[in-house]
Amino acid sequence: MKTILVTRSSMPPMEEYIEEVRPLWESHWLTNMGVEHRKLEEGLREYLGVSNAALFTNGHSALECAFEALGLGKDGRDEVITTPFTFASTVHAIVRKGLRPVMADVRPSDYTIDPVSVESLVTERTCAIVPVHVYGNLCDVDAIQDIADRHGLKVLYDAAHAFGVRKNGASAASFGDASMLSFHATKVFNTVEGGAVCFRDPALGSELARWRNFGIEGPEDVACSGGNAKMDEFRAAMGVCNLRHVDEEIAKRARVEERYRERLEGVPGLKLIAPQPGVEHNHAYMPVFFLDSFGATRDGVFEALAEEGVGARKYFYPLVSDFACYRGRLDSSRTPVARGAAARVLCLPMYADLAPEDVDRICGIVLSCGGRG
Ligand code: T4K
Repeated sequence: MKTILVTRSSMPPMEEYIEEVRPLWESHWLTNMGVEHRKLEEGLREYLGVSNAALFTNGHSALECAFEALGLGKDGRDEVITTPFTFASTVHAIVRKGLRPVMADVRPSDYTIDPVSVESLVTERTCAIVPVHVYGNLCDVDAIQDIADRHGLKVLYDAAHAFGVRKNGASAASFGDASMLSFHATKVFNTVEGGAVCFRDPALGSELARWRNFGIEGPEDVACSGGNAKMDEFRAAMGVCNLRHVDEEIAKRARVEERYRERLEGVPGLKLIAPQPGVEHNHAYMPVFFLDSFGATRDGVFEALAEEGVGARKYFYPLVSDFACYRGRLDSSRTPVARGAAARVLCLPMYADLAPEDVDRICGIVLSCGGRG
């Protein structure tokens, strides 16, 4: 039985990577913002079409440093509005920075944060909104910016899923005050582990640089109690190589999604998220929602796939607000759309080299669960 996992890391040809890292054996400069680090930062700015970008050791650290660099909580306002339909990282970062997460619901159309819900949760203690471009689907960035402007709030996007996504030509990483990208091995673009913050105000650059490097200002000067969130040269080199191939990777993913849609779209009881108008997608995930009318539950399909060696994943179940560490502190009863999505979603395998016949096999298993094989 052939095992197919939910994703498979993209890697450049081995020789290309070896050539990229070969000079490191001469320079012995392995980390602390070296040649590869600068090359990747520059390459990303160009690829993403943003003026400012800073690399980090992973997306989570990038998010935490962005909270610090934006000075959130400093003026006594400590509430941050986000959604529970996300990876644990989003809410953990808020909590770990001494801020209070407030859970808004998501929209049924694409499961991104619902601006109406956000607006209803703004209080005089709110300092920021942290929307998530879940599965690479863009939030309603205009409505969110409008709320932020009217109430004097910062907007920090969790764009972990949205590398390469564009709306009418504008990069997903260009919205709000700042956007965090994840370059984890499982992402459309990876540096093994890694991440970045893209930001609007260039002044944020020096703040981010301090927070990622122990607060160091100069050889004898430390300005703040920063941590260590620097990306090393080997990971940056992986990024430099992967960036050369990322357009091709996204194009291949588009073909995989097309195949899934040909097989699953319009099947009674299955819901696929409709493509957003004007958005160039990155095809990061293949979420399918199982409605009651399908004839099998999400968990039933999950088990059937697992029995056939197919590792689908329930991104994102349970809701972050239902995790043991937040039970009793965060309330999921006020986010019914998110709760429904978490109960019904299954992300099917998605990666550039997933063969069409494997997509057909996966779809065959799914459909047979609903008696439609
Ligand atoms: N915000 C959001 C919305 C996020 O989704 C994430 C990360 C973050 C913030 C934080 O960004 P980072 O700090 O991670 O940069 C994975 C990833 O670990 C995590 O990065 C990601 N979100 C989350 C959605 O998924 P798991 O526990 O599902 O990963 P794992 O190890 O089960 O891997 C899934 C599949 O990927 C495997 O079955 C096979 C494949 N794989 C995995 C690894 C580790 C590979 O092909 N190569 C690999 O090296 O969390």
